[in-house]
Amino acid sequence: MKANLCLKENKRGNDYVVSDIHGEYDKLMHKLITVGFDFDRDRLLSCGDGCDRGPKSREVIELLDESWFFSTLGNHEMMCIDAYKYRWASHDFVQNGGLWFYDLMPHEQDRVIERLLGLPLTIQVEVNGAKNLLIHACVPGHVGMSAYLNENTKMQDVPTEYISNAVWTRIFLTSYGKSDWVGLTKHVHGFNKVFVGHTPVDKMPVMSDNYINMDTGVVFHPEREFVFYNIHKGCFV
Ligand SMILES: [Mn+2]
Repeated sequence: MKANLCLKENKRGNDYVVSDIHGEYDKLMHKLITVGFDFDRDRLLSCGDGCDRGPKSREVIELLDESWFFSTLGNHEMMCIDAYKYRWASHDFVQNGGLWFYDLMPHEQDRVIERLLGLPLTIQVEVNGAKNLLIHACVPGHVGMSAYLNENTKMQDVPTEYISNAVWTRIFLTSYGKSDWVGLTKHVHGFNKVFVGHTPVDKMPVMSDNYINMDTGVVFHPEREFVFYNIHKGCFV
């Protein structure tokens, strides 16, 4: 399994970024219609955490079969895989919104896991000559990160510690009781933009260095809609 999905440039349509869909399938579909998403030409790239907490986790996972939808591995997908493999991991998974998985028939669980095991750690895409990176939480800085971002890197060659950091470490932190945030980001060289999710911060995505945190906490706020970033046009929609 490849650790990095390097997508060819989309010359026919737009690439949009979203994150932390968390089972909010209906809100996602609504947003796609609102932005006039062209299912034949556009692509939707997610920074992970498609499942758990929201009402339609399985439906979101099934989008991975669509030609226009791509996602990186999030910590929630990782928890789901671990819970499937190891009984001890199911408690944490259920505590974090994974109960939906146990409503599925065994063969349906197998299908979900099959899809999740195919998720890359990063998605890399060039748009108008600039390289962009999607990763769930952060690019781990303390190990030679560039060594693992190569197109040919295999998932099994990436150290467990690196994967764990990439999907769990919080570099965007909300300060207590306020809607503002504290950035612990460090500029990632070689990329125009680095898209992450994982930490809900505010109703609009926040930027720090060349990071954009796309997690706007939609699953925690019934009134909130998803915000996409249109990489081709360089703006939020
Ligand atoms: Mn997460």
